[in-house]
Amino acid sequence: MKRNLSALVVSQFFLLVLFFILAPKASSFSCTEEEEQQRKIHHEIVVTATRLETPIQEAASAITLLKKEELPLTSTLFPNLLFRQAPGVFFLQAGSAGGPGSVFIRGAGSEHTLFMIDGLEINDPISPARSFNFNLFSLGLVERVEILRGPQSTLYGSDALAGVVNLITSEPEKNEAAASGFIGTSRTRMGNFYLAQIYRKFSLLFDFNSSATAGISAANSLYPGNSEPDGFEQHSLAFKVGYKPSSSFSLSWQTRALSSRTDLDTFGGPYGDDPNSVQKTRFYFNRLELKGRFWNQRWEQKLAFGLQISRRDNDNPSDDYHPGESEQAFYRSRLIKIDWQNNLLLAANNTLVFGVDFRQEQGSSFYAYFSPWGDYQSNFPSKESGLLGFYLQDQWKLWPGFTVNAGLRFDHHKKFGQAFTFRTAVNLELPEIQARIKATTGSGFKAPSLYQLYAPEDIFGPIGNLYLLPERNLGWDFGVEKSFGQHLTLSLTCFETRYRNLIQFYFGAGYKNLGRALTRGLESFLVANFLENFALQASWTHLQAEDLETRTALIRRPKDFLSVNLNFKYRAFRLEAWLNYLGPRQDLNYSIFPPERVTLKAATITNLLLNFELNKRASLFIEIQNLFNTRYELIYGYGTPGATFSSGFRLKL
Ligand SMILES: [Ca+2]
Ligand SMILES: [Ca+2]
Repeated sequence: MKRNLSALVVSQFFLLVLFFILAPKASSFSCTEEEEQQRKIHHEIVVTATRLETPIQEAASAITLLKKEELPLTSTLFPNLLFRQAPGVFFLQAGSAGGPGSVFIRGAGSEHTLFMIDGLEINDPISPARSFNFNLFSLGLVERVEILRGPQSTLYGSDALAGVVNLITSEPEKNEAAASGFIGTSRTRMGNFYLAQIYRKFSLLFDFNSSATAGISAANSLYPGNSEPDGFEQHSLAFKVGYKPSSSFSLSWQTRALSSRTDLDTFGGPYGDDPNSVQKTRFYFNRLELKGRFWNQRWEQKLAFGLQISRRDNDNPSDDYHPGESEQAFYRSRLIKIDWQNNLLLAANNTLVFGVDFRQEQGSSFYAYFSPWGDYQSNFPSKESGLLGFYLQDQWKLWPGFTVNAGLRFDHHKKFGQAFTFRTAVNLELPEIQARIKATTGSGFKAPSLYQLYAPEDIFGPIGNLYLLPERNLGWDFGVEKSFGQHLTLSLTCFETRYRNLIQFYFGAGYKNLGRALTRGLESFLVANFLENFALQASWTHLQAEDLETRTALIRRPKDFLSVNLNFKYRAFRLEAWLNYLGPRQDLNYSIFPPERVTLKAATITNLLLNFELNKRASLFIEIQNLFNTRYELIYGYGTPGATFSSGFRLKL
């Protein structure tokens, strides 16, 4: 911890020294209104980094913005396509579409990333570690995805230790209707209909999406006994109604319903196939938001209320491979979230954000296993838990191009008591040398999940532990971004995060706060467009993720991963080539006891997308994923799709 703090102090000191060296020059920063206008056009706005609308160039936090029109249509079914371009982010899925997915931001666990829809969390309260369920991944009404890296509990509370993925829905600006769809190999198909209507002070958004795939076998078909493909289907419906009686007030109500069906296998590795194991999920999400501006527009208030309900049912009857053996399970959860955010414009260059948020979660589950050699049952009766948080952040533009941001948060939980978190961020723009420097420090916490607290003991010993403390982390990052003329921009960010009190399960002893981990690394990003029709984007992440208890590398995280995107435009054609390299990763082979460490081979996966614009309203595309049919595993024993072909259209009606 000491070393971490000293690194933190050194980085901040370095930044301050640099600031003072450059300060005399900085006084000539002031730019004309025209330049300011240009800046606004060229700089995208993000909202997740500070809870305030901020040009991405001024955000000190490491953030990636993905816009709907830049995402391939196929990313609804294959979320790996969405995460492939964000430095520091590694995504993996067990088997085919809809299989259990994990997002590792800066090497942390999947449960350490908070997923949100318009700022309200959607992680699953009844999953053992409270991670996001990728069965429920949907881009309905979503216009932008913001991926924020680094500890963010000061802004978003529990679970935002490694970062945040915020799915942001559209704000309709004009009447429009659109349809899109694709078909592909493995009987993959998807159809989408979208409608936006504005009538006086009212607006309506509607989105319907239906997708399915016959998939691949979850248990890797390269091993004996795994021939049965595991399909996935998902249907989703989303509405958003807005009412804006004046320029100072607005009201919006959003509701989403989603259902999915996923085929599962018993385990990865040889003879893991199960021909009739099925998981069905239902998910409802409601979000009501009131927004108002007072005191001459200087005080903005936003009250958001969210309610989500999810139901998951597993059914695995006996079959030829598993005679007399069957499983049944259900998982139910409800999450209520209220967030009251206030933005107070203290001065033209100083905005204070303060607010209260509250979450109440409830869940229950049941699991039963029957076999000729004995039965097993585990019943998790309905439990609930509440978390109340107060947050405060000040954003102060000390100088044009020099912004300091500091925040504090206090949370209260009825079992473990209090958690304090903090965050500081500094962004310094140096337009004279076309560069900027940014640094953040922050802490995070994660409340123990319902299951970790309350799971009743079974025949093997205790599971839940009422005395668990929150998981904690402390991290910093430091980045430099430099442009060379109009055509080349490079960015380099180093980071380090230490995790303690990590909740781990010990067989026969239950959950305990004994884990410690260290993640550190380097994220780099490059954008080049030397030729008019040709653009190159590349990101490379170097990562060290270590379990400090066992002094071993955390499994399934590559030390190096690289993503290269070439984009070529010619008249109505656009060709995109993606190259993703993942370095060797360690994993555990659970098919033997005790599990043995194995190394998963490095892999390079190439994707191609050819888009053809028929006219202003219609376009067609052909996409090939894993062009060279590379064989690789992301999780030992589980399959990954080989070469996959899809073709589809986008139509503005
Ligand atoms: Ca299978
Ligand atoms: Ca079965």
